[in-house]
Amino acid sequence: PDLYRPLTPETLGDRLSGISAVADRIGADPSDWTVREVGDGNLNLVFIVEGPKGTIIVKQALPYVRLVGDSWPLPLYRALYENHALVRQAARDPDAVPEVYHFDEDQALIVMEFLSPHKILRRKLIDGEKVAGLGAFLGTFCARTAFRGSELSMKSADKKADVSLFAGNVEIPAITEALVFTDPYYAAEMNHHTEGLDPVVADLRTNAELKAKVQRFLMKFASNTETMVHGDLHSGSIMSTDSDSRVIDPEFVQYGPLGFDIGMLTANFLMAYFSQPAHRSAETLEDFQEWVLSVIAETFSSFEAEFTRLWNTERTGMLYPASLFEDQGQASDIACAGLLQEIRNEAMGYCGIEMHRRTLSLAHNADFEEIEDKQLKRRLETRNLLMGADLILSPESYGSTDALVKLARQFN
Ligand code: SR1
Ligand code: MG
Repeated sequence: PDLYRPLTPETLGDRLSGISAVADRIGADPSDWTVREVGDGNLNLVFIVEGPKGTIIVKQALPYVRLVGDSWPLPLYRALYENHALVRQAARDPDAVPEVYHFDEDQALIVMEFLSPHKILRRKLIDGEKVAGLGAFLGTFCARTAFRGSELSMKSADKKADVSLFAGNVEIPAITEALVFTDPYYAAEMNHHTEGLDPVVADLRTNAELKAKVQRFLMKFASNTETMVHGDLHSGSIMSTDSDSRVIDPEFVQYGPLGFDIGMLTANFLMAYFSQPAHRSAETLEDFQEWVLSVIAETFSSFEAEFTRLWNTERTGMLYPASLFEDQGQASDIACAGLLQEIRNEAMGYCGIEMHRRTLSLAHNADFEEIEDKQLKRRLETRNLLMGADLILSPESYGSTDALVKLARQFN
């Protein structure tokens, strides 16, 4: 194999010259290319490479967690799974993810479409920029990837082979199992939280019922292989213009529960909602917060509409076969509605857990981290933590948009 080397702007030209998929997009001569490293995520190198014919993104895995350093090694093979995920997502929801132009397994490197003028959605939410059609796009993406990656759609043998393929990606789920589901609930070494939150944190960490529920959600996350999940669907994994959005960065892909992605996503909209008082003036605050809540509502209604449409038109897997359900009309509808309610309930649990980990564990988010006034930050994070606890303790109480939105308004 070609020995792995982390790229630099200086070495990237040599590495990618002669690759026709690259030359076709940006031109063949590396001396005409401009290379910038722009990665600001927790794990990888990301380069924007501009040539006379166009621009591409080059993403390369590092053999350690970038956020922490080489004291935390991380296998390069994760890039292989990210590539597999991008290919599957593109097939299941065309145009929802960047196109892959080239994959180099030895170099853990993916060359893909440069999205422009898209910006990271988290930045747009902090800056108060609305995105038309956002909830419809995300709800549809979650429904298509959930449904088409499951045995509702896939042949059982294909699904089992895929579960077995992705089971090789052990270190990445282990990060989520620790940072998301475990660390927030005890004094883990890498945890940190805002000064003054100690009493709220102590309440959460001594709440046996809450911790028992979280452990149950962890068990489902780790052992329930219903569908291929994105695995890290937050507002930093979405790029948008004012009217177009794409999902990026599926390196936390694994087989997991049907409600995982939409639950994590909802948490990130709720954190955008709760952090707004620090980012908006009084004149625009309410309007923008209400828009964020409307995106959550639109995400769920689009998810349910698309999932139901696929249920009625694409049920080609072994589950709920037409032979048992089609001639019974009503039975099919009951089964679909029941499954959607289960997905929604479990999504609320994952949502609450994600709200906790982004304020208590290692990897926080800019929505709160960019708040300079520490008193205000503590107040807003407290709302987020308390609502998260309610969702975990009683997810079935928030299985409707009205109930969820009402709860968010109560804590605001
Ligand atoms: C050590 S990685 C920390 C976080 O970054 C990724 O974006 C995931 O959210 C992960 O939990
Ligand atoms: Mg990421």
